[in-house]
Order: sequence, then structure tokens, then C-alpha cells
Amino acid sequence: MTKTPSIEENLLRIFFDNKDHPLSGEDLAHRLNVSRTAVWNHMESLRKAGFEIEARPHVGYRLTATPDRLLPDEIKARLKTNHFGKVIHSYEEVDSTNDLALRLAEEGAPEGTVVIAESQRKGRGRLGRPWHSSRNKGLWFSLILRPKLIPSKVSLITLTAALAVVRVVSAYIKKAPKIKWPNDVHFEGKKLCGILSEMSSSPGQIRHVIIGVGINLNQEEGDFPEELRSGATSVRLESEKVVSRVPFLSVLLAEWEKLYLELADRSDEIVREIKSVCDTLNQLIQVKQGEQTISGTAIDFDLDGALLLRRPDGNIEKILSGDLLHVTGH
Ligand code: BT5
Repeated sequence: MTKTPSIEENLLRIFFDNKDHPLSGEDLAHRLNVSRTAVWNHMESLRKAGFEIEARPHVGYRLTATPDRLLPDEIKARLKTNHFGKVIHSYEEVDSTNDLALRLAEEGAPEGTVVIAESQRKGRGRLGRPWHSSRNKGLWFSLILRPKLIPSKVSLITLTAALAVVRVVSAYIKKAPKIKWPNDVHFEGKKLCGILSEMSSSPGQIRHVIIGVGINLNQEEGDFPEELRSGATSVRLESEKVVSRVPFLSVLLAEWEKLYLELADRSDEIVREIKSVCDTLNQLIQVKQGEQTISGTAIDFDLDGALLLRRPDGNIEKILSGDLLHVTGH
């Protein structure tokens, strides 16, 4: 169930839809179906949260600046999705958004629920590796999905998230970033985004999958710990632009929802697009799976998003997951 929008959310939506056009108190009261005093009170509560609202006598009110904070009212007011982000749990700090999302999914949270935090104490990557989540500098969030797909398709869902990130980041950086199979988006060999998919399934069916996305947006070099500096980057470092995180998130969720819904009947086209932005293909690679390392040339993906590797003996092996090292290139 989706909660009724708050007055603040509706007020922000009206401001966003009317961009530079000032609105009178009377007009706002009419659109929101509340008194002018109520409009004023809700406007004050937005101001307290950091929104700047200009009031010009005889002209009206105009939203002139938004705070760079992950406030559900603003996120929802900007969203143009049907499911993704309709329910949002936003926190200042959590251990890991994936852990919270997992718990909510088990309690029956609807598909599209987002758990997001300004920082994570124990953000994690695959195999329990740490994920560095600097406060207010990026997007650290998890999405609950309940896809009607067989479990082997889960890699494709992860890749769809990566493709949505590539599409949105491409609007900020002149040169498009690349997908590094199975779960990274990087820019010239430096990691911009990592994705952690955790699935609960019964035989033949996915019960729910939590997709955790970490995107570096506004970090400068010094925001990364020493050991990550050579291998990590952010949209700001690559574009010299500061990114407004909430508009970025709302566009990302819309792009991702569109791709996710299209998986049902045009997954072949999506796989084709993933291939076109993935720099793992045609490379000599090593895949580490536990104690074992397999090498070969990455030649293709199948329709599940699994990687097809040509071994030195010519045999083709299907790889579902693993840590990947590009032996040629990066
Ligand atoms: C990943 O794992 O890349 C998945 C990261 C998923 C993070 C999100 S944030 C929201 C949600 N909640 C969570 O707790 N997690 C998800 P993996 O492929 O195992 O890569 C982990 C490695 O990336 C680490 O060992 C570091 O080397 C590197 N790393 C850590 N933090 C980074 C950062 N901010 N930027 C770039 N690289 C980083």
C-alpha cells in the first residue's frame, strides 16, 4: 500500500511542475485544498528542512533552492515512476541498507520499496567486502524487487540496474561509463558504482531480491580512504560538476523501472544494449570463484546475463558469478 502523499510532497510537486512561475497563496491553497494558513505552515516546515522559498508581495511564492538531503517528500515529489520509490525509508545512518531492505522484504514490503541512507556504518559489497559510503556524498540505497522470473535470471536484473546507472551518468560525463560484469560501473578502469544483489528463492521462483546500489557522486579524492584512491572515482571527479542527488535518484529510479518492466518482453534488446556498454566482452579475463580461478576470453552473454567464456581448449563455459579480473585492458 502506498501512503497518501503529505502536503509538503504535494506542495513540492506543484513547485517542480511550475518551475519559474510564482504561485499565489490563494492558488496554492486551492490546488492543495487547504486553508492559506495551512499553506503557510507547510511552507515554513519546508523552509526548516532547508528549502528556500521566495515570497514576493503581489507576485507569489517560488521555490528557489532545495537542500541536498535525501528527504522522502522531495524524492517522491520528483518521481515519475509507478512502483519504484513509492515507499521510501530514508535514514541518516544505518549499518547497511541491504540488511534493512532484507528485513522489510521478509515482512512483506511491496515491490519497489527503497531504503536509503546518508551514510552506512557497515556498507558491504560481495563476499562481505566493505563498501565505503561517505556521508552525503553519494547514493547508498537498496530496492526490493519481487520479479516473476526464475532464479537464474537474477544476474540480468543486476545488469539492468548497471545499465540504468550508465544511462543516467552519461548525461553528466562526456564519455559514457562502462559496465564491468557482473556488478560494477566504472569509468576508465575506476569504480564509480557497485551493485550487490541478494536473493531469496524457492525452487523455480524468486521470492524477493534486494538490489543494493552504491554510486559515488560528489566525492573529491580526499573523501576516499587512501587504499581506494587509485581504483575509485565519482561523477564529480570525472565531470567537475556537483551532482544534486535527489534529481539524480529520481531519474535513475524512472530509468531503471522502465528497463525492469521491459525485461518481460524485450530482454534480448536490453541484453544487446548491455553488451554495447560492457567492456568485459572480447577481453582475456580471469574469474575467481572461491578457491578456483578460471581464465579465458569473454565472448558473449546469454539471455540470463551469464557470461560465456571461451577456455584455452576451445570449450565454452557459462559463468554465473565471480570476481573478475581483466587481463587485457583494465
Ligand atoms: C560491490 O561489491 O561493488 C557492491 C557494492 C554495493 C554497495 C551498496 S551501497 C547500498 C547497499 N547497502 C550495502 O551494504 N551495500 C549496497 P564488490 O564487487 O565486492 O566490491 C567491493 C570492493 O569495492 C571493495 O573491496 C573495495 O575495493 C571497493 N570499494 C569499496 N567502496 C568503494 C567505493 N565507494 N567506491 C569504489 N570502490 C569501492
